[in-house]
Amino acid sequence: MARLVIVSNRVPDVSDGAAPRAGGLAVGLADALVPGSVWFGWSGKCIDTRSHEVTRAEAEGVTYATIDLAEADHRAFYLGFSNATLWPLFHMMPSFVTFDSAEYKAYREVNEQFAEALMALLRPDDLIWIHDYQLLGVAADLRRRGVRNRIGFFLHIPFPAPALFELLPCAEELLAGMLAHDVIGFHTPPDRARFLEAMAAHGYQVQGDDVLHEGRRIRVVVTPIGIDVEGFSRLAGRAIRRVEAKRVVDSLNGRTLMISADRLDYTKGLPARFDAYRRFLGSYPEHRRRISFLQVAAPSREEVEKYKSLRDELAYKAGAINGAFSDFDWVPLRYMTRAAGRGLLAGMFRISHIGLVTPLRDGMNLVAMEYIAAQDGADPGVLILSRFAGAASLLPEALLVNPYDIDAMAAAMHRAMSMSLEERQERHEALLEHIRTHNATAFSRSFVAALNRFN
Ligand code: GDG
Repeated sequence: MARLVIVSNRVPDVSDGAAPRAGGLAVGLADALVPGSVWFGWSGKCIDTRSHEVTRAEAEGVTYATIDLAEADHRAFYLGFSNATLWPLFHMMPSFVTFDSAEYKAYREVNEQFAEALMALLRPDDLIWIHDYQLLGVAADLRRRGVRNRIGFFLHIPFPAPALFELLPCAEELLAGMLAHDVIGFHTPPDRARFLEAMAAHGYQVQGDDVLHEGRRIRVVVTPIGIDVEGFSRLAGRAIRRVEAKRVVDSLNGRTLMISADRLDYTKGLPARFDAYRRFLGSYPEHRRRISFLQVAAPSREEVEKYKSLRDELAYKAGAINGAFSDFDWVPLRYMTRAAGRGLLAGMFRISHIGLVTPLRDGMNLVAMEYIAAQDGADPGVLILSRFAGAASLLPEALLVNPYDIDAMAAAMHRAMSMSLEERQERHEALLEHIRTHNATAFSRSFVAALNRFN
């Protein structure tokens, strides 16, 4: 079997000899990361000048190879073009986009730096699997260096509507670079369709789900990411026996808990969610004092300006909700701007009667899946999910909402508070079935199979 080389912007830190921390991509790739595989990317460290020096660490037979980034590149490539241009644009939020040609230049150069450092690691029959929007150009840079291996690419965020993609001055160069891959994967059929539409609009030949280019066939596949359902369910089961979870339950005094957990990111729709909660408390007074909403917001990309202003906006809205509705012995909103431990988070999902996942736009959204996996099937909670998360296409039995529609979100909260046990169980059973079918193993196996089948 060919060796798998994973390439992503960040690589799990195994420097202390520990297994990688369970999180999104590490879980999604667990099945593919058999001993002998390599995972290459940025160490998370910044240094003064650009360097191709690769540091290697090993955990459970997998080699984790990393490079450091120059401080200036981190600012321009990562905070700049990746996260202030591509991230908002691909999430179809053009008013958040800034474009700076110097930042784009740094993006191209860091992609080159990745390709150059990879050259020292690659063997002729390796399968290369590149991840996400930060590294759209690496495959083309590898091809220019003579690499003929099979190369796959998976986009974890949405692919935008072609009219928005066109806003990028470098649209053509990015698309042309993507044609250096053999297989390109998306979470959902609409993402693939938008990508193929953009390709066709640029004059490339699209045939079914493939792009034909210079005698080559590029397969465009839909392989949604998933989670380790049983693993997360066990984690939640163990966590509710822990003292921290018991303290949360005690603090509720019999009230219903509604939970959200996101990176503090403007795509996740927190301000509208807070507005909807406020509308819910105002329009459905029978639920006041009977509910507590816990928002866990893990800080993210704090150096990017839009993330700072989001934080201020949310602090203001949270204060306003608690100011308007709190009682001497009840606080309606608990708002935390720090990450919770993974185990405790799983436990809190389990004791929450409502899981509120309302991004304005999301590639997939793993929190929705984790919330389902954490439930007790005998008395499951209700998932309220944005129609604009990729997960909605897999999870139709959730209460699907338009995250821009404040009244509809408030009504969904009311409905979730009032839903019968029978309906909750029926919905949960169907949802559980979907996340078992589309789990982490299915994700990596189907993508690697597509890459292997390629000829
Ligand atoms: C990108 C795409 C796509 C959240 N808060 C805490 C915490 N989390 C964990 C969740 C979950 C992960 O972070 C977030 O994953 P998401 O999928 O929800 O979102 P992104 O980070 O934006 O991921 C997304 C994903 O890639 C995979 O392809 O689904 O659409 O945007 O696992 O549980 N974890 C801990 N404390 C927190 O406070 N420990």
